[in-house]
Amino acid sequence: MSLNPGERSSPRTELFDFHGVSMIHYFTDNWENVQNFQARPDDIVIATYPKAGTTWVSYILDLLYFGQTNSERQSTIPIYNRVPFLEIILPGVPNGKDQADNLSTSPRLIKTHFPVQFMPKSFWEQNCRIVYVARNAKDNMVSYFHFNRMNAIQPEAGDWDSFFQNFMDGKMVFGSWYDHVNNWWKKKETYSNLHYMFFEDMVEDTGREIEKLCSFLGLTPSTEEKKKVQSGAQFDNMKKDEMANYSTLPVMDFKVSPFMRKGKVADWKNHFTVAQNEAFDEDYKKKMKDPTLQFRTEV
Ligand code: PPS
Repeated sequence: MSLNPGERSSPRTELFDFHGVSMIHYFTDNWENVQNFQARPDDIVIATYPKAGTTWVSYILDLLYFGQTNSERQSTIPIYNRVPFLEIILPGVPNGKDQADNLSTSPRLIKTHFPVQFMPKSFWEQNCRIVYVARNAKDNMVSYFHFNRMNAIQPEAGDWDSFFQNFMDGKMVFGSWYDHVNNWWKKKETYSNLHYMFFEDMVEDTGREIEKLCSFLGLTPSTEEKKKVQSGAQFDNMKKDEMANYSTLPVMDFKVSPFMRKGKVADWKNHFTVAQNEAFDEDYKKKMKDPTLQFRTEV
């Protein structure tokens, strides 16, 4: 297929069932190689359901580790090359697994949207640090809807009503939001090198969340360094930064919707009808039984 949205000759991708999870082939075609990925003990994984704040946290970690020593890195290398997307394989560009293999940094920062059961076993064996970012389902759904509208490698978004239903049914790339956030949450019980954080907390107090990240990672930046990271990672700054805003990726059509769209909590209120909200809440109660996992839909 063409990677240029102006030449969309091929149809959009279709979802299929892959080991019980809805996927598209761009994230499964390299499965064997990805499963055999050799992690290093100091690798850091940023794991998320799509649209939960991956880029934001990737950007923060990249600044924390490399912002002081190598500012050219931030101004010349797109975030998707600084923090490769492990499972992606697209025609004509290096796949994520090879990119990760070839990273010269230490630590290596690696992005994945895999549900926990798809993680290559080497990450567990090497006891790698994993940062999981979760976002409330309503805003996550809205963000995902606009992403599918603008990204030529994703399935068609369809209209809002059908997307809404498909999200609740788990018919999304990388499967059910409900399974994803719950199963990663459960993993914390048996795997301690996992820092589970929330998009809403980041919006509420980015500085506090950076502190928590540093403590998890064993980093001790100066107050000045932390301030620099916090201001660099503000939405408006990232939105105008071509190395962070994905404007250099031709598969994304910013005329339809920008990647850095709103960056807010509670935008769902501009999309959900009253009836949809009621139906959603009813269904949510049935699926989200663990009282220890709580999301905020406003801050
Ligand atoms: S992806 O494609 O899965 O990697 O997308 P991801 O980066 O996980 O999520 C994109 C959403 O995160 C918002 N975002 C931010 N919000 C606030 N502050 C900062 N700095 C920031 N950076 C990214 C981005 O705008 C997307 O959310 P929506 O709601 O669509 O705006």
